Amino acid sequence: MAGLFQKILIANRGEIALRVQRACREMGIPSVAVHSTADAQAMHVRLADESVCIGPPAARDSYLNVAAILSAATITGADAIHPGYGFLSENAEFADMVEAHGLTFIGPSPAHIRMMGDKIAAKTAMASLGVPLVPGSDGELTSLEEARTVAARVGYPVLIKAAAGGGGRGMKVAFAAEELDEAWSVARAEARAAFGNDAVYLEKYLDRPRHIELQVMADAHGHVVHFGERDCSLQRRHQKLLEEAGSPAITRAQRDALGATVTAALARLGYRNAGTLEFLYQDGQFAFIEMNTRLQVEHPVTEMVCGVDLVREQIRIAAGQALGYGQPDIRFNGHAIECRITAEDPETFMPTPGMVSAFHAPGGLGVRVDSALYSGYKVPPYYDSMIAKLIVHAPTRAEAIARMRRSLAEFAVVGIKTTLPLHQRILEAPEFEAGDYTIHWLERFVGAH
Ligand code: MV4
Repeated sequence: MAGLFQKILIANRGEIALRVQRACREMGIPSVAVHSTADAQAMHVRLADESVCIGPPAARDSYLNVAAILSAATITGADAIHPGYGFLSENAEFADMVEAHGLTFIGPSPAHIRMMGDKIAAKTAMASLGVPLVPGSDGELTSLEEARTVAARVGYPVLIKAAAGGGGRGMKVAFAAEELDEAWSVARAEARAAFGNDAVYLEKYLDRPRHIELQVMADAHGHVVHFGERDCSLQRRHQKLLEEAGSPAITRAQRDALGATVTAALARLGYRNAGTLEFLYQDGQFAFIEMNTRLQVEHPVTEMVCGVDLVREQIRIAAGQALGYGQPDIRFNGHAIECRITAEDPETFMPTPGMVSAFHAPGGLGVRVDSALYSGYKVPPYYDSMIAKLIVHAPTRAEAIARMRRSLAEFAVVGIKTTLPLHQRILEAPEFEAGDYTIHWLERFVGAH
């Protein structure tokens, strides 16, 4: 395709490396796979146009090894790098170095990655642009006394959160004034130890929210659109197990209203490329908590409902192309559900790496499997345990549930334990079928079993 890249290096592994490789191939852009010594036989390497070994198994020595990745890009003649998710995808210093080497980082500007990495800066920016927040401190808390004053104003329980945290790391709850001193000290000490930054802020604790996120895409010419929401409330210990698009809890009018607020805000910020705004939703109200400046694991449910290739859009935008369509052109068709299948014991959640002696993926109308698994593949113990994403799409939520049930029944992974049986149980639960769940439902469901 004219005016795009000569060659794209994909700085990731597993299903997402394959996902990006597929977009490159359809766009006629050669791509380079990188891999650790543990991944020499991985599917993303076997299907690659070209591949480079970037180090030993430990991620810090390979998939997080900036010098090795930049060298691989240089020696193969790549002019752009797609980071996927995880690893270096939200590392502003990496994005800076990619650009300093004269390459294009396929993602937002380093400044926007940095801004959203600081949860206080992200909230301050969004608040100033009219995006609703959870009631709480106006930015960083400067003293325990200030924490007391704000907590008294918003009402207990409250959360003390680390500015450098996110994704559930660095949070302490105080149910009453007597607990605030402890929450303040522990949150700050943990934030200092974990992130080298003890800045904290305070929010009223919402006790039964849903986690609803909005997918956005912005080009370099000031156009911003959204691709609707995903409901990611089904999680255990901050690991999502199942996501849906759209959310069973919100209406079309709510989506349109939230989307209008968010796209206007991001246009004002000058944001570029893909992004996801995370909200807590409770009692009919959205409250922004964090923004992710990367492609997300669960992006396929959005792709199925909107009929868009989000990775292709990321690549086009990074090459300077305009979106070429507006919000009214984006249609929301039917319903999509994703199950994240992991190599874990479905009861204890202990990782189960090892040899997959046989692998059979489901198929048929409205079924998509994003996976780098194959029969005879040995799941290595060094990385994330997700081995497949099973995504289904159907005209209605009820039909999507029926399609997911039959697809889970067809799915065969032999040789290692997986979470397939747990997904089958979730799909049979009346609360799931009714769409009646909060972020706490799954933990009770797996605990009660
Ligand atoms: C909250 C909250 C309740 N009230 N903030 C956890 C991960 C991080 N992204 C934000 N998190 C939460 N923030 C307020 N003011 C509850 C959570 C939370 C959560 C949020 C989304 C998805 C799963 C979660 C599981 C536990 C707690």
